Amino acid sequence: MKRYAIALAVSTALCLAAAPVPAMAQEVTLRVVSSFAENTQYVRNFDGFMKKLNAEGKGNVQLNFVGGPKAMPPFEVGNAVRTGVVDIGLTTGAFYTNIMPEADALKLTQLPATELRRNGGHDLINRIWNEKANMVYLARIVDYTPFHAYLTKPVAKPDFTGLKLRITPVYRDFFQALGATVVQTAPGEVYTALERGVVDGYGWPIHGIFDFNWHEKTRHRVEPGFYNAEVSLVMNLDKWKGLTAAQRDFLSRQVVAFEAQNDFWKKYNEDETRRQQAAGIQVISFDAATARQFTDRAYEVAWAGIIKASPVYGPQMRKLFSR
Ligand code: 173
Repeated sequence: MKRYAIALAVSTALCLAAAPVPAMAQEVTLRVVSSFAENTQYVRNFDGFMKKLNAEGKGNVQLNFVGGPKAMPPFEVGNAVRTGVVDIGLTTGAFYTNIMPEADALKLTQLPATELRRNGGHDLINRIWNEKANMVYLARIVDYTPFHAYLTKPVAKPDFTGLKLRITPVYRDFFQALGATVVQTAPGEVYTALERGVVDGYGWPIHGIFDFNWHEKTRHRVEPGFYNAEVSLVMNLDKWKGLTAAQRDFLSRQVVAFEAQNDFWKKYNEDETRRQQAAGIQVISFDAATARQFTDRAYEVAWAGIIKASPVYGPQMRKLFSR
């Protein structure tokens, strides 16, 4: 009997040693794809975030960066997150308007993401993203950043008649309202389009053009800028629901901390503006009243488009996103 009891105790101990520790069994690895290339500042910042998260999330949550536009075409990332082909997307709303028109409204926020968390804007975004895109809106990772029109030919006034400009949904209605002909391309196709003279310019944020070498083909930047460039982390809703409460809590804290670092862009944008000047890119500016009309027009046409496509959520977004 005694020998049997010892044998049982030993074999039980062995079984326990062999069995996985419960916390380890729960570790989940989330696959991330980016609509932007690995050498962009978006992915460089994300990389720092991922390293910190992976260090602090051992046995709990880990991120695995699958790749950028070479791994998946940038305009397909939203759908891949919606369907769960990947777990998390580093992308922008303009790249998944094929899922819902509301996605493009994130460029119209005049309050920083941290304030939208306080005024209900973030909750509204999540309600819409859950319902229409099967996504959780985790965090905004680019803020405080205007878009601009970059040109190879000068204009004397805010009139783009006769120009063919590269766009995404961000700029479509506005550039067309200013008389431009537009052609949509992924960022990866802009250089060749400029080189071949297929386009006379493009829309893009104040930062980032050097990452693509577009400065080589760019002569002018139109001032003022308009809207607020948005890049965010979005997650498949089912995957989110499948996490434990502790994992959701951990991930939420991590992304909120990441979002709280968006002041980064203020200095980065100043540096990039100086770098454009040093590269010989000339600023085209208007008198104060014309400049004001230019930005007012940008918001007017964009909100008109959003509200037409989304008559219920559009006005709610406008109320919470505007100053
Ligand atoms: O111009 C674009 O490709 C675009 O829509 C965008 C949006 C956010 C950040 C950078 C680019």
